[in-house]
Amino acid sequence: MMIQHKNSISAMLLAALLLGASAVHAQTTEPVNVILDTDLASDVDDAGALATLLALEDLGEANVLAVGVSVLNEWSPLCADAITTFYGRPDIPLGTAKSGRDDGSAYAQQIAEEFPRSRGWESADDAPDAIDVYREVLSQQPDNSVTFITIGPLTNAAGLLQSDPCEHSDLDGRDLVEQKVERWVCMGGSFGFERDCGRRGREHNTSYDYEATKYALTGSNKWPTPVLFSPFYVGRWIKTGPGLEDLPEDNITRRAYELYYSDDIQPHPSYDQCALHYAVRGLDGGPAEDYYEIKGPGWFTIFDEGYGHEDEWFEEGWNGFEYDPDGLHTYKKEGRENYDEDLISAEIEELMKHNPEGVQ
Ligand SMILES: [Ca+2]
Repeated sequence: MMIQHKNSISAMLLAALLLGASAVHAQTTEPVNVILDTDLASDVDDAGALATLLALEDLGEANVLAVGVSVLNEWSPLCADAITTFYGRPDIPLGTAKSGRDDGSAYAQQIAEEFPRSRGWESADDAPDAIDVYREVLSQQPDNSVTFITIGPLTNAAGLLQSDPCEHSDLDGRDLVEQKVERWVCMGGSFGFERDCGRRGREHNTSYDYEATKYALTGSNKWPTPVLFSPFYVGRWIKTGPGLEDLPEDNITRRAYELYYSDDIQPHPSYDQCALHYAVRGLDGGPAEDYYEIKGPGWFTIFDEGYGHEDEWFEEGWNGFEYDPDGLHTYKKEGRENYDEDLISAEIEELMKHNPEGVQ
């Protein structure tokens, strides 16, 4: 316990130093314009990531253009409404996927029912299609200015690429993305680090809606601007959550984590926060730039044949990576000199605990 306590204090000091460094960064660079696409349902790290993004916006480091839900859970859009309302941003355009699956949620319904909401929606059916929301928001942005971040399945990313011209833009989805989106940061993929799998791996977000993944990342009409992958095995060891118990009991992010655990909050993998944190603080010379090593360029690749073992066989969902100097895809991995799991965990958890003025 003594050692843990000491580590926690040094982590807090490191986080304070980093927050200071980030404040300097925020003063000298423009905020990152973000569209966040999230499966705010099955895992609770999406709730942590949304809180992190709203904190980064409050600190002047991000500008949240829109948030979309990428699964069909009937409570997730209402949960997103409650979270953005809690953090004082009831005006953020919100949308939701109109196709896909619902795998349930340990927290979305309770959060939607326990906390005030602003959009007047009685069910997910009342929420607009995320594709329409993204098209409208993108059409209003300067060219090459948007960072698109996905922390769930690629259903909406593929849907955006496939979208037709509309009242907001004469461009089809792919041309609109090419004109407006500077890059896509994708929490997903696995790039050959799994035992016995050679240079292939299988990850939830890029295998969940496999047709969407194939379309968005490998087809002839694939995403036309750079894609940076934040693989699951990076965020897996960046643990956050227990520090939320320092906050008031009616803090919405604390509540989401408590509902997920049904008891004391356990150190939880920060897959989604890790991708988002790097997208905002790690690109363009940000203070987190050196936390990771960037591999590539090349291309995300897929395997159509099944793979696995006697006890566990998956027909589809496998991906790899092919190096190519002309490729648009890169992925980050741990391992540079400045990579420190405790330090990154502390920095992210401080952001999850951050509240705008006037919020508990
Ligand atoms: Ca997620």
